[in-house]
Amino acid sequence: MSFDLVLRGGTVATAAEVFAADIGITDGRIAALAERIAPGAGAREMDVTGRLILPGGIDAHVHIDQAQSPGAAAAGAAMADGFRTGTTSAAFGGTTTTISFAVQHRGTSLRDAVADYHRRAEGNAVVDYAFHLTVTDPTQAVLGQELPALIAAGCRSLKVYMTYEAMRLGDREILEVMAVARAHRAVVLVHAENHEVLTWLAERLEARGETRPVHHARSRPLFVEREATHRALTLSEAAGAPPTVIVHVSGAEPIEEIRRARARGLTVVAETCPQYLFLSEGDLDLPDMEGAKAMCSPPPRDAASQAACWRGLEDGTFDLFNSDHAPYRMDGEGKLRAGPNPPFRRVANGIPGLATRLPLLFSEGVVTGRIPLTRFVALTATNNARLYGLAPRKGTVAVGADADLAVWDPERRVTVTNALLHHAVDYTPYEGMRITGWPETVLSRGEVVVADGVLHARPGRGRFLEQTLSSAYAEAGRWI
Ligand code: DUC
Ligand code: ZN
Ligand code: ZN
Ligand code: ZN
Repeated sequence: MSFDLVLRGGTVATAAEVFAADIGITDGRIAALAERIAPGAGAREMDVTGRLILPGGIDAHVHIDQAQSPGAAAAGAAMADGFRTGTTSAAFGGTTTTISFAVQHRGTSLRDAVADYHRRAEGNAVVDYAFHLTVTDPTQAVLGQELPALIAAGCRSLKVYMTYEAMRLGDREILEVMAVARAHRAVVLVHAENHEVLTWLAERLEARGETRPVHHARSRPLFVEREATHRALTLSEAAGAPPTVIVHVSGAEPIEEIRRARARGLTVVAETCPQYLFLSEGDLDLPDMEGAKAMCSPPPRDAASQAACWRGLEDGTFDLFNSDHAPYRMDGEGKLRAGPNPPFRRVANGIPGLATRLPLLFSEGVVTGRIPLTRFVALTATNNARLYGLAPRKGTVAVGADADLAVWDPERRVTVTNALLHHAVDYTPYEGMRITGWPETVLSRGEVVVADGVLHARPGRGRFLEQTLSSAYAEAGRWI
């Protein structure tokens, strides 16, 4: 047998096991996984002795080239990353699939929004991508025609917001979207924060002149998230229990709500993000506008919340570890669009994280012994693939799967600097962190896209991925 490429001498990790194997790749797919592939069997050979071969990461929570909705508090702030730099940054961090949001603006059609995001990605994406549908205006046309057609066309995950003035849905609207998801077997993602409470708190802080970045965190305490998580899961229960993802969970109280809902029999998927492990409210409490670099929603919290998120990763409460990459520069185009010293409500929310997601969790989770390598793979790739209908093609190392692989040097010591990340954002909140382990070569469909710090891929080679039926529907019981 002959292959286009053979990776020789590596240690393969999947969500289930870790084993030594050579990998034969043909036509972009894994054609053989064997203890030993005969010398000379590959048109090209790569010696990966001493390296881990991981499925390329799937980042299922990224905002790329997303316009602020008209009327948003941070209107006009532009995302720095389009699909070209966004997916390039993904590849440099070992991620080979992104799922970003196709966002409807109120008063416009969701179908047109999706067509627009397809145009933004085509010709630019370096790795493969899918879209979640963000529903902000669930009209009868959207609920009755557009959503069913878009779900059938491979966008099988719908996002709803409970806050942000320009995007949020009321409970009744969320019920309607969830019912469509249930009927057409789509997954629902919820941004869960209580809008009335956080707005009331923000106004009171503002009235006292407390408008710095740290006051953003103080306007959104954990109970804001706890209440909305409980409400989102109650709405899911009422709507026939479509599989429901609570995204960016930041601490113990919403985790408790998720456990309670699972005990009632709901299919609840829980996601956390690097910022809830590695940042805290103190990072928002810095001189000048430095704190804006760590401003996201929900905000980073305290040591107890970080510990709760780590425990949730360790004990299996969390299924997904995604970045919530939301790339705003620290300049007049991005975070400081409203002026050099804007009140926190005028600062765009979000931090970059596509390239740092895997290396941070590998170093502080796997190298430290907190989580096994198999769980790292599940959290960063396999579970996203299964939940969002990209398996078995994506998210694992197996014969027949796409050869999307991160060749990982588990011992490389790296000091995180913004230049390593290849996004278009002018900072990283993790600047200066010393970590262990780094993806040295990254393959997408058998093609080397990144090697030793150099991009080899042509923008536009990335392809749109149609999601198939979620494992959460295809398999009985708890989906994982
Ligand atoms: N919060 C969101 O809800 N989305 C993007 C970034 C952020 O901080
Ligand atoms: Zn968002
Ligand atoms: Zn969100
Ligand atoms: Zn987000």
